[in-house]
Amino acid sequence: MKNREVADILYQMAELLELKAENRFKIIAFSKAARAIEMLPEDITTVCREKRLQSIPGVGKAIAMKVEEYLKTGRITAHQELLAETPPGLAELLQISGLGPKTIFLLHDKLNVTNLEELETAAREHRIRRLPRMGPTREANILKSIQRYKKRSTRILYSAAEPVVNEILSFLRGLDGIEHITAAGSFRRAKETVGDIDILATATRPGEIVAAFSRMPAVQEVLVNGPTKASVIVNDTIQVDLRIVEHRSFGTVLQYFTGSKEHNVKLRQISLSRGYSLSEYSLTRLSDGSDLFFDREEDVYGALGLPFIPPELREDLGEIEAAMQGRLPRLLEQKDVRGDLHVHSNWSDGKATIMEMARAARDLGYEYIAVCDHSPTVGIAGGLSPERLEEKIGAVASANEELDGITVLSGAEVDIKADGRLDYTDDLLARCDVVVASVHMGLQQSERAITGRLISAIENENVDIIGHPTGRIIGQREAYDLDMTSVFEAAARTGTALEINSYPGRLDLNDVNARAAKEAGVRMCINTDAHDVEQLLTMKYGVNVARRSWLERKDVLNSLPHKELLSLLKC
Ligand code: DGT
Ligand code: CA
Ligand code: CA
Ligand code: ZN
Repeated sequence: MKNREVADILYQMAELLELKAENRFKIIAFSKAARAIEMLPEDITTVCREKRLQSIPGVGKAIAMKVEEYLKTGRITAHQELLAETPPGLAELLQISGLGPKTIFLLHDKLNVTNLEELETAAREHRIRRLPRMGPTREANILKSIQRYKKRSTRILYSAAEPVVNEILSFLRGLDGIEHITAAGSFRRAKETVGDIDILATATRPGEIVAAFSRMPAVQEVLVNGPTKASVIVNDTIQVDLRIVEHRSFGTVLQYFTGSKEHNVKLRQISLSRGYSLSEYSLTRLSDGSDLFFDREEDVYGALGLPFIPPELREDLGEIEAAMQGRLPRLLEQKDVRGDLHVHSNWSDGKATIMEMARAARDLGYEYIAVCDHSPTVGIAGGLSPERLEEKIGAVASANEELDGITVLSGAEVDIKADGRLDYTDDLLARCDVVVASVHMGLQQSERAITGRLISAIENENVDIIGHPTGRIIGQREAYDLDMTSVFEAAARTGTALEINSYPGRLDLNDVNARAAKEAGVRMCINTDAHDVEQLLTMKYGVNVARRSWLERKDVLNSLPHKELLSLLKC
């Protein structure tokens, strides 16, 4: 459906018009039409084909013609003209908090500001304070917002948001009058990165809670401060939104603010088709306008005839259809994980001994752990020579004699060299219980070359798992070029598992790829790649990815009991 695209381009036209201080009514007309199309429960293309565009509330003749033009040609002439008339740096200023189109127009009109740099100079030279309705305080605030905008890393890692969420939730739980409280938004959906943190609560005296929230010691800046809602900045760049809502609406509000937007749009369409209009406050029966309130989220889904949909699935990627047909997956849970098949010890670049890693794993309730140190080519990581690996296999055997309640598997993380060969001989690899093969060097090779390297490793009769299969590092390094379909086909054919590396900056494979892998019949393995005892705890981030990938217990190698695992490992 093109509804979203059409709405977005109309929203953008409204903003561009506003930057030009165009006629108010025209601006409102565009944003109203955009909103109506965003909410439209049917496909805009169909509506257009059947010449019913003007029956959409807020869509008149002029906008209908533009929508039709977009659907036919993929562009709107008037939009292109607006873009051409707007200095390219001006639209960016809309992203600076506290700067609306009106102010930007004023700055452009009076000070000839056309981009971020010119805005900053104008503020530093105190030219902004002299403008009508501005003054020194606004000028200083604009400077602060510019600094923050420049520093902002657009999205933060889930693992960086997590301690902030925990700290704020425990702070708020300690206040008098708090009832329900929970994180919503992308954090609740466990996305690998989070734009801002959304927190919802119910409370007897909302004003006091919001005020206490805005005054938390960690707060560096207050962006919005209302009677039931506040937005603040902590840790320099992290925005946290708190909303206090009515108790009777908590279920619908939580559903709404958990998102995703796409999931919500689809759910509203389903509601309409069942005779309801769903909003963040209530479910309204269309026949008589009566409101149904839900303080529990599962009851919202229930009223629509749906089972509870786990937040991790709410991306409009088939979960609503699956829910309607009763075929939602029974998602993997952290407690299903029975071991970690890729950790390092101080035999290579890890910090802890084999015994320390094993005991820590046992404390986590694991049945097994595979200590997979690096191979010689990865010299900087203290890769083990063949002789040292043989010694280590002996050390693992003695560790097992000493240990109760957990089995240490001897393993290797063998480098897949630039020419596709492995860094140990097959004979030596055959003596390891678990072999993880990964690419560490030659990441710039062509798609054909890297795909070939991975496939030859996958086809090796000793390789059990491909480690961090795409090499991406979130926000730092793109995945190398890889023909995923061929990799999945080879992994499925040979029974080689692909890793979900839990290291918070890797999460590789990601949710999209891991789901495609599962659908191609590949088994996944969630590993921490821990280099010390604490890092064993990062398993939960990999479990998040697995859940977002629709994985069930049976899809995950290291949720199998020890015996079944051994029967699946190549040897
Ligand atoms: P983020 O913060 O970019 O990682 O992503 P979210 O999903 O947390 O998005 P955010 O913080 O903008 O809004 C939280 C939720 O509120 C979002 O997932 C769905 C809901 N929401 C926000 N704006 C809209 C909207 O315009 N339409 C709909 N249907 N839902 C919205
Ligand atoms: Ca958010
Ligand atoms: Ca938000
Ligand atoms: Zn490793």
